Amino acid sequence: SGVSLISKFRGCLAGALFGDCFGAPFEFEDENGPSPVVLNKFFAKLEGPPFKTPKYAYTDDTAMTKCIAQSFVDRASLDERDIAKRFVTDFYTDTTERGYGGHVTEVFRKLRDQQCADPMKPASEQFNGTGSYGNGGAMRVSPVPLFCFGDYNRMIHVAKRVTQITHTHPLGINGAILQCLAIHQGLTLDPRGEPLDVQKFADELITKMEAIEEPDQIDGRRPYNTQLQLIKKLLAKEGGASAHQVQESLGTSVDALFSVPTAIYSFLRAQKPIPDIETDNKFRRTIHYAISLGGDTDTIASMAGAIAGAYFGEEEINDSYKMYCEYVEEILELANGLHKIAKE
Ligand code: F2R
Ligand code: MG
Ligand code: MG
Repeated sequence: SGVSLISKFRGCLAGALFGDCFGAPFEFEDENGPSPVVLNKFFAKLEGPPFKTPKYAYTDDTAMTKCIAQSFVDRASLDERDIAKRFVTDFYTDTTERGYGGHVTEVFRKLRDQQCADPMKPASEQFNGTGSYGNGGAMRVSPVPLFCFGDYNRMIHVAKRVTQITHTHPLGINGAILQCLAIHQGLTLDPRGEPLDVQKFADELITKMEAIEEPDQIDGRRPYNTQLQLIKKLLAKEGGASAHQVQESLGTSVDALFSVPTAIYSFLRAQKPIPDIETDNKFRRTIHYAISLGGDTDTIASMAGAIAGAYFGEEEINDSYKMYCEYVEEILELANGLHKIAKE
């Protein structure tokens, strides 16, 4: 039989945490991404004999993920005000610098001033009322497909509402929904049978997003549909697409449109060996590849790690990673809590 659902839940949240912690040291460090030598050494060390080191810190990606997961576990329902309060409390009380987005802190300030009475209002005022299209909604959406497992329509609704606490631009919202759908597909597929059909995985996302993404009023195009079609083309390239092609087309920025599809592509590309990545482990290959692309490495690796963890389950993740990141036990406990309330 396949991987258990509890293993997939734990793999998903642990995958998001490890992608964040291991990607963070490289975020916007080098225009082309870290060198293959540096990254292979980085992961080989983590997987080699135990060594003493300060734990890798998580960033805003995990800070916000844990607020959402804890709210679901404590309240067993969607409570936007409670989630907003947790975001604000965490932001103002955490003494570690978590590297939040450039403008989202303005939302926290306004939420604090109005005591989260109207939790969606400050986000709607961002960028002259257009809302943020950053990837801050997508990077923290992983608890949603776990909490809403078994209820597809509710999952879409919850992903949208949780995102709108900080991001109201359609590209920000739809990026979070797409990431949620990719995790959900990972949760429902069995990694132990036939190799993953990566074109089919992308096709299913295209079909689902067609029901969600409105065409642009001027040119009639659907931006995420365009990116998903591009993923299919890049995957079909003989010998694999180059890093440069991926960086230039899918992107590696903090925009949801130019990072969520890149995370999905990283997961799909990592189903087969990748030149310069010295491992047979597909979870490691996923986050290693995501980081190798450079740019928003913590977030792209975190989103890719959440999808890979949801698909493969906890058992594909090297156990030694647990020694080197903060908040591992806690995130696994949150995954257990979400599993208890999930409807199978
Ligand atoms: N902030 C970081 N890392 C430092 C990034 C520096 C980099 N050189 C750069 O900004 O390009 N990491 C964390 O932030 C990302 C998540 O951000 P989030 O939560 O979406 O924040 P925010 O402030 O809402 O949006 C981020 C930036 O996107 C641009 N932007 C968004 N909507 C816009 C709009 N409607 N019009 C114009 N610009 C918009 C702004 O530059 C925002 O500052 C993750 O990477 C996380 O790890
Ligand atoms: Mg971050
Ligand atoms: Mg980031």
